[in-house]
Amino acid sequence: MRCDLILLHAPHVYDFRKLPQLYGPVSDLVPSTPAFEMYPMGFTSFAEYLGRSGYKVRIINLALRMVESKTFDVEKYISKLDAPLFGVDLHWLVHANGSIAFTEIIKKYHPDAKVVMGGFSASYFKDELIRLPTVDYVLSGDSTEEPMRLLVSKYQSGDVSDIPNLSWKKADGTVVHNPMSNTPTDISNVMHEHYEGMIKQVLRFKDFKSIIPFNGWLKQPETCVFSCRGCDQYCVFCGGSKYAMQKHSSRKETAYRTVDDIVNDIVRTSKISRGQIALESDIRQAGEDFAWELLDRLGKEKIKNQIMFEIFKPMPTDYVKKMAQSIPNYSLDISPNSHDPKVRLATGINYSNEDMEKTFEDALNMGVRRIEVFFMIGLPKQSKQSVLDTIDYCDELWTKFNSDKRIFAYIGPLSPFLDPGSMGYEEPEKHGYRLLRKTLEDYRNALTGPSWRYALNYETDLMTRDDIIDVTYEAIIRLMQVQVKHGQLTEELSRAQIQRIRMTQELEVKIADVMKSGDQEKLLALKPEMDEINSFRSVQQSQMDIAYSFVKLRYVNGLIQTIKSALHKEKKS
Ligand code: B12
Ligand code: SF4
Repeated sequence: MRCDLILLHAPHVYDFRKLPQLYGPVSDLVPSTPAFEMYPMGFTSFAEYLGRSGYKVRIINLALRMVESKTFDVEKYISKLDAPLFGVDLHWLVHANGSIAFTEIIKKYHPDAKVVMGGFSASYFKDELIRLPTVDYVLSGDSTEEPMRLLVSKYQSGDVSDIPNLSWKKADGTVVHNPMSNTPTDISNVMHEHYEGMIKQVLRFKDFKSIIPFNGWLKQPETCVFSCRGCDQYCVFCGGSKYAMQKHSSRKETAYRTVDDIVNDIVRTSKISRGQIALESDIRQAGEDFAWELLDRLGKEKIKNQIMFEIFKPMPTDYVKKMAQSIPNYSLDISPNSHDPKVRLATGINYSNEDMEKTFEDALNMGVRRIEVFFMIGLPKQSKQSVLDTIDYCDELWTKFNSDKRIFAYIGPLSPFLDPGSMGYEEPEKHGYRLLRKTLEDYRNALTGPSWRYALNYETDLMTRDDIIDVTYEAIIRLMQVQVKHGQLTEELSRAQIQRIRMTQELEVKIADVMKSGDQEKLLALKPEMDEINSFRSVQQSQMDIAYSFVKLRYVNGLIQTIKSALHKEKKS
């Protein structure tokens, strides 16, 4: 069926199924596999927003198809698609290789079709991207629904000079960057029915597979609800921080959704999913009154799903109480980054361990289902020893709370990249970073390296690239040992995982030797070993699954029922 716009999501590296690559723990803390097959939520927003104007928009998660099948023929699939305009996301920089390769394939089989790219990384690298022969347009910024609608309605006329946030090329090849005048602070006109939109797509194109967000989603059907666009925090490593948004996205102020919109979104989502709903960004950013009102309203809706609240700082006891009363099935997600407040402060976050622990104590006393605590490696002022001390702190934390099984701690490297646009990236010396890569082409190539060691784009004053890699493996091992001590993990699972990490470390040494010799054949010979290690699911990912495991069947059944009844209605009408 011909569409007005087809949105394609690529894997991190186009040839990932053929290339010899040892992935390492780069995607341990997100639901995707190392191919980063999850597409940006913005795709669903486009489908809904443009759908309202009568345009047919189709989302196709080709990355997932490639993850699922070694023989899935991407070129053949793309060659059969029918649309005058294709969108490819370069939201996360980790897709620099796969996304650009997709634009080449689109142009190969559809030379007359236009290609538009967008997302955070596309916005940052728009000048480099628009100069590629396979890219016709780049839409920059964190809110491009309306510019995309304008593009779809106008590009065939040839005059796109007044479309906000658009980069394009004149007939003589001159590059034009239109003003970034679309950075709405009122976002109440988007994301009203984006999940329902996914169901509509299934009906329209009789294609369920293409919209699945990531491998395993049917078993862990996490959904998320956004509370804002932009962020008020200044995390040094973040390309979505207030600093980065002001500098590169012209977003001066965070755009908050209204209480009504968030409540409606959660209620609607809870009707199609019994799974956990992650409420992204701390709702207190929009003000204490806003947060209290939101909790109040949610309480009246009697939501049964587990709601995961992301919090940017500890919470006062009365606020925890309110949260617990409103959403008895609540969980928390906090990222102190380091146990050491000095390191934490250097990343842009300022609170004490005592205050954080008080929040944990309150929440545990008030029935929290789960507290997830995220620590990072590769931070300013963080030494190897400091990383290992963070694990000792996790030990202390579990000891203090009697090994409470509701506390989950994770640690992972800032990888594969320090975000372009972040303070650390833009002013590396000031923040203790040394940047190793700068251009998009450089990233595109680096991603094909034989291990994440060769992609990493930074070092810090206190840790070389090798230090970051070595201490990451060591920290993950030590964390597992602490988890065993506190009954969070079985001895058996930990032993298997530690063995996997030791094998990874040995393989890293072999890869380094081969890289020195430059012998490609020898590198290829290591592929079976790499693939075997890559196929292990990490403990950290498995632990994240636990929250969803008990709801999976009910959810999938619910979704399938919804699709069936919608199909039935469609047939009748
Ligand atoms: C929620 C979130 C997530 C969710 C994902 C939700 C999802 N599927 O989109 C989770 C937690 C899973 C996640 C994971 C990751 N994230 Co994240 N995430 C965010 C966060 C906090 C909010 C994003 C948001 O709310 N978007 C709102 C939705 C509706 O809009 P959107 O998807 O961005 O789409 C709009 C625009 O971006 C643009 N757009 C997007 N795609 C396209 C495509 C085209 C063709 C066009 C024209 C436009 C366009 O238009 C859309 C509509 O307006 C931001 C931080 C921030 N301050 O924004 C980080 C952020 C985007 N993530 C980031 C990173 C690095 C990651 C990870 C790579 C982390 C890691 N190393 O594992 C993974 C990758 C996941 C994957 N693909 O597998 C960085 C991106 C930096 C960069 N330039 O690469 C950010 C900026 C901050 C951070 N450091 O965490 N993330
Ligand atoms: S990492 Fe920090 S700055 Fe970035 S989105 Fe999260 S809270 Fe905001």
